[in-house]
Amino acid sequence: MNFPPLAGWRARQSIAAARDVAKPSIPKEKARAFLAAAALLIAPLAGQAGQLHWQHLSSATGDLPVPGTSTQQTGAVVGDFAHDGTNGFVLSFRQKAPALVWYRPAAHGWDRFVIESNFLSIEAGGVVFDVDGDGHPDIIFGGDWQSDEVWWWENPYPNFDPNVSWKRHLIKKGGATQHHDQVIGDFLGTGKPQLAFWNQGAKAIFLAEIPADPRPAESWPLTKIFSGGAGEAHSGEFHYAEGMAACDIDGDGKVDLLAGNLWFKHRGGKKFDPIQIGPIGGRIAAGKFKPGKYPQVVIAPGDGDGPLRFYECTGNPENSRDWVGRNLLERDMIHGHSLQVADIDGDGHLDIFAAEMAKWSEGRPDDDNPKATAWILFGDGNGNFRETVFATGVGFHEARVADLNGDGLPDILDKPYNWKVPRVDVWLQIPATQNAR
Ligand SMILES: [Ca+2]
Ligand SMILES: [Ca+2]
Ligand SMILES: [Ca+2]
Ligand SMILES: [Ca+2]
Repeated sequence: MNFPPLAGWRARQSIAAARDVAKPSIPKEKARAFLAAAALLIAPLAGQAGQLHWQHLSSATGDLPVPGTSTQQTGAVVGDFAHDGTNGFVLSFRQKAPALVWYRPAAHGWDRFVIESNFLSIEAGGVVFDVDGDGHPDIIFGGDWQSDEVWWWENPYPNFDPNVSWKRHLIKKGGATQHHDQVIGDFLGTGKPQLAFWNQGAKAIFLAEIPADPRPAESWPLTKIFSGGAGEAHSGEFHYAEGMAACDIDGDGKVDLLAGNLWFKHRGGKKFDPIQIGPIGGRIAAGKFKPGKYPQVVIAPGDGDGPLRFYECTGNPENSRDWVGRNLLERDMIHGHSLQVADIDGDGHLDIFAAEMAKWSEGRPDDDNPKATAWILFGDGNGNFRETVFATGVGFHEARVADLNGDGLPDILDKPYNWKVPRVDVWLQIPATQNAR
């Protein structure tokens, strides 16, 4: 195996080169076996200098099954649905059936299973959670502007059939349409997590409590906990608030809801106070990027243009003025619809993956943003970042950072929205060698 030597490579070059060099050197059918063997034989370099190497796999080159026939790929979520210790992933669609497909890990790569064979207009977002408490993760997604429904799909473990849909259950039906983003957390502090979801048609956030027996339930009890603006873009064709995350923002030991440009302080009962973190909302994530009592918050512009912002609390997290932000990139992101926080290089410090869409318009044949860029910002554990370019000219939408081949190293999943669709891409992180040859 001829991996590029580590020494002397700048991250920017090594990532680009790894995409070109590593791929032809590893036949795809041997890639997984090789990577598993490499993980055993070669001690990882523990992310030294963050110079990572990637093996790029794509349905465009036959490495993965083609997702389907829909040319509007909306969501991507990751989970160990088969309970075998290796994550698979589920992609959602609108415009054409099937509405959900599952990429199940297999010896040769992935097998494609249909989870929802029907047509549904599924919106971006989605969350993986064991709704019925049987030990196997289930899937939640909401409908887009054409739908007033939110659903969950029951994991049929161990009875998987590539052509048999999972049982679909209703969480919400009626009211306003569009449900772009959900998150699970025990925001009420009851000991049993709830589902929070945006309902853009109502300009509102709802909290849905999971019924004691969710399988026969035909809806979940809903409480509107917020309505109003949340830093949505005021120009362009997208005018809705979006983005959700869960993190204990004020360090009181209770998980808090984040959405748009806000975090929500639980005041007891079902009452929450929104607290503004910054002016612009979008994709939102939080984590401990530096020592201290409070986590920091990262916001990308989502379905709009704007800066990638890093916010830290300089005083009281319930005081908007105490949240101080700075731009992480030298330019605005253009439809920065992918934002992930994870320790990508394994050095113990959180990193940021942020990426742009290359295309979103349906009415033009060429790309809206042909120089779409994906970045990895490597954190140093003190709130500073080293910026690297992961890819350019690739359309990212709802990308996820997760270990997708079971070797413990985070990988990257991308399902473009309508760029070169139908298509799905995976970048597997190649273990670094201490003795680069
Ligand atoms: Ca389950
Ligand atoms: Ca809290
Ligand atoms: Ca790191
Ligand atoms: Ca991996």
